Amino acid sequence: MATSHVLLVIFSAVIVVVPLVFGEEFIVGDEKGWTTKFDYAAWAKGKEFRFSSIRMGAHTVLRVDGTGFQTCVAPVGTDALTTGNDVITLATPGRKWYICGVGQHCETGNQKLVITVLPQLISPVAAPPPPQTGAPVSSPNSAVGIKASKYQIFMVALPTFLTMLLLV
Ligand SMILES: [Cu+2]
Repeated sequence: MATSHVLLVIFSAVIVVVPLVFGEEFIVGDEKGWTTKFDYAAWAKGKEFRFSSIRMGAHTVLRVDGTGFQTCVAPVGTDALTTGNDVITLATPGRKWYICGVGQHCETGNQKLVITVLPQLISPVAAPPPPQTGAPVSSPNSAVGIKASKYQIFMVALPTFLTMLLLV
């Protein structure tokens, strides 16, 4: 019947759209968490960070640029995430660098993470990864955040709209 067909369309749309909107939450370091003497490069390898968030464990988290990542030094005034259970939403594509701000954990414990956030699946331009060295890191940008949420609303609204067209 037509009704069951429509329900199937809605159901399929939800299955496709929900992961796009909410993404996946990665627990950094998995069961080891955010700690020293862990290979975060190996952990990040092969993971697709797209519309995702990452959950950091104990210690602190400082968002830095490529230079800060290499030198384990965060610019003065960098806000540390200190709750021990911080979730970072990866709203914009590109390279993201995080280091631990406790003691010498970054320098001697190699407690640092670099990931590449992939662009959105449906994008008019396939954005190349930004240059790594020397380039200023895009700081948390509210305009970009708003753009992302509008996109997400659109992704929810689109299948609803298409379904309504089918119903008419
Ligand atoms: Cu630490």
